[in-house]
Amino acid sequence: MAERSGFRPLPLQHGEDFILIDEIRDFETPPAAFDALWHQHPAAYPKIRMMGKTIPTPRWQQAYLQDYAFAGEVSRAAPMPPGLECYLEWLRLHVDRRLNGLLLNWYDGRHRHYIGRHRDKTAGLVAGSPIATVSLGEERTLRMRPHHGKGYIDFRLQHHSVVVIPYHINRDYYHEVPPSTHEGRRISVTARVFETNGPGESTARRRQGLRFA
Ligand SMILES: O=C(O)CCC(=O)C(=O)O
Repeated sequence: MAERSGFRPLPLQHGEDFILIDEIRDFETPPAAFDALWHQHPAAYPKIRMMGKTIPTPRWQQAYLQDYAFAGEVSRAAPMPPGLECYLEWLRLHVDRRLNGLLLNWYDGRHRHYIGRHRDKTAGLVAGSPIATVSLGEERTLRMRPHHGKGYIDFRLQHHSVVVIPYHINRDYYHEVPPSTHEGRRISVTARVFETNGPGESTARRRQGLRFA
């Protein structure tokens, strides 16, 4: 974590478990910039594999800069559109300079979009690296549930909130963004540290036949 960060630890269920939260104050996302990003969402819902079935995701999703393997499918990376650099740069400066791939999720409250409970796949990610997300638009809930255990803890994510899920917390907890009763729009911009091609490429990724630009 970069030294000048203003991240606050938010405790989970066990004394030593935290996620970290901060807020971007260095710049704004004006409504026109949010709209421009909103209109970058793919026309179709990507397909994922769940319990042996191929189903559309209940939100729009797109990877940028690095392919991302998720729920049995691969989101093929698109070139990063204008308007995303500022978030990646902020995260690189305040969280981890190695962050090199983005995944956007677009949640439209009118369609009750959500992401179900999951732990991020770590094949292709640098071991020990954080997962950092900027929230834009409507306030939504991030729900964390222990992988082994009961109950959950909710955190409110506002416009420009930044959440960091450390690597071991992603191993030990599920996370999800449940459906909302509000009709607003939210975009999450998640950055991860991907291994790049070469000696560091993980066996798991080679096994999956994934290639990264
Ligand atoms: O939208 C969010 O804040 C969470 C996104 C997420 O969990 C994911 O992309 O794996």
